[in-house]
Amino acid sequence: MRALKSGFGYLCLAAAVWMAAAGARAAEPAPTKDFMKETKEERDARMKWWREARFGMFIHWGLYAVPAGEWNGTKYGGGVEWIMNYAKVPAAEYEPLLKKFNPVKYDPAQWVRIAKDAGMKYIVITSKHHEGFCLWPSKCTDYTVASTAYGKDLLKPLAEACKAEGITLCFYHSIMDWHHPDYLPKPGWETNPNKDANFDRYVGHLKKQLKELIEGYGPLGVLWFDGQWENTWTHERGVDLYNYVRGLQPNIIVNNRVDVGGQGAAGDFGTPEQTIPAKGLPGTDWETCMTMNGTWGYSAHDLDWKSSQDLIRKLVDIASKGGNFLLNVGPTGLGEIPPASVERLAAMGKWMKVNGEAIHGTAASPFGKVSFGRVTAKPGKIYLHVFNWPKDGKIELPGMESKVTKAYLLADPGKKALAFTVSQPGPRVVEIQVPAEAPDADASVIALEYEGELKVQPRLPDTMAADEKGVFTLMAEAADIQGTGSLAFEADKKCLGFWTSKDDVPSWTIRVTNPGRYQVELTHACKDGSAGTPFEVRIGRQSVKGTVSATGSWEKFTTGIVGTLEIGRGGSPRVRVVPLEAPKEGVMNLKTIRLIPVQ
Ligand code: FHN
Repeated sequence: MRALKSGFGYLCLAAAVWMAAAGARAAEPAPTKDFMKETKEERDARMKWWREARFGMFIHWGLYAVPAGEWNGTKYGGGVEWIMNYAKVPAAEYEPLLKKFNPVKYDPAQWVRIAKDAGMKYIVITSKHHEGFCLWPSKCTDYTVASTAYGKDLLKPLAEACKAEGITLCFYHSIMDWHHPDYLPKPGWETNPNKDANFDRYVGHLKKQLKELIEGYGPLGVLWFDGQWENTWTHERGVDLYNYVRGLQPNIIVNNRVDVGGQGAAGDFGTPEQTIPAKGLPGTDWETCMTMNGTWGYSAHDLDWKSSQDLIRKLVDIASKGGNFLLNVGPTGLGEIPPASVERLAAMGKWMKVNGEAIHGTAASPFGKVSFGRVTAKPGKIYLHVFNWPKDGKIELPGMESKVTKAYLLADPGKKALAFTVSQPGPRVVEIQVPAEAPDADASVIALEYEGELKVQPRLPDTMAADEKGVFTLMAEAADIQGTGSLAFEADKKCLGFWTSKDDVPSWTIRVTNPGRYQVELTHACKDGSAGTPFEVRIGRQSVKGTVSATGSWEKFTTGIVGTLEIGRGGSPRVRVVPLEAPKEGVMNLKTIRLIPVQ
């Protein structure tokens, strides 16, 4: 901000320094209580609107929308909101974007209508991303929209539009800040790092900005933290920030990226990114965040758009596992949501107009895998989302113990009853006669009304069988995951990652037809600085022990034998990978386990 340091800015900085010297904490309201100790009833009441919402809009918007993925003639892929990092742009060379940022086409009321018409119930917008630029005229820095060519508050009219349309406003706020003079660690590419940087002072600044946001634009639905992974952020700071924010607005919801993860971490829901956990995250509130193309911030050249059918089916898949879908748009530097995003959201809205009741307010399916698509549930009704419309006119739902009283297509305004039979005794299979043509090629929904409590025959775990050579291949995406909600399947690397807690345990159930000795082979990646975590692969009462080796990076996978063990006769034992100690950063990125019979 060197070129633009205003007198006011210095004044604010001086005040901040004074407060730091005088113990800034004294100026902040100490957390009135440990909000993590709330009762289940209190938590359920606080989470209720969010759980019922199921679908929200993520908005990544900042100075990065101006370069739009290109810097000095070089085009960058991936999340181009990182262009300052990709192109190694020091703050002094990035700040001139302020004078180019002039979103004269910004129409927040239109943005909110696009979200609402798509069936979205909340909006999470980046009040400040890693670049440090603030979308509101914060009093604690002049690195804000007030210093841009546009000059006006971007968040206030959005807050008003959300209120007018009944959409819940939420803010994404990055802990990591590549611009603020007190943030640490300094970006490696910064050529003029502030030698007097003081992270405690930065945290005081962070808290004061959050106070501005909550008191100036709230009450908010969610504070969506991010950028918590650098070594200056700790579990203690995460818990402190969680309590600070809840102290400002007790019923606010905070995501799990306020903390560094692990057992006892602060945060109200898990945040798998660009991926949908194979089995959801049982016992944890969670939300998948995802881009429509390959970038969060606007890129002029990323045209790799997901189809609207794919996005509709992802929404259904996530809801069927009890999660929320936070789907991203990256507005341009002029303030327009890209037409490709608007088209997809309109298609999703057309589908939601007919089928929204099968998403909003639903809970995870209690059924196992079904051949036709997915299932969502709410009291008195379950919804069969059919992706693959049957040629023989029959849809089968196995395991339904409760008495079905009616079946009908949501696409049928008259709700004409569909004929159905229930096979019994033995496994209860509801077989529904459906018309020859699917009402909706993307997903057709059949509502099944039932009497009393929803009772479902116990679902057998999805068991893995050996191949013709007797080898079991256990893939990351097929893993059951128990634990804190941090460990998740990373679609881009096709591995289990974000493994930051020893309490996170992936497992698979195998069906043994060939008992005997097996080699245990693991394919994993681990950055050098995080190697060394001891672990066990346990199958029933048998186990082999290993230590995670370094492979050079989180993307560089190697395969090796951990050891051999005996797998007993019959049954369906579970295969578990159990860390024996807390990892330095992450246990490993686990791609595959193979159990190879020893001849
Ligand atoms: O680094 C950010 C990225 O730019 C984007 O904001 C995503 C959205 O969840 N979060 C971080 C990457 O995990």
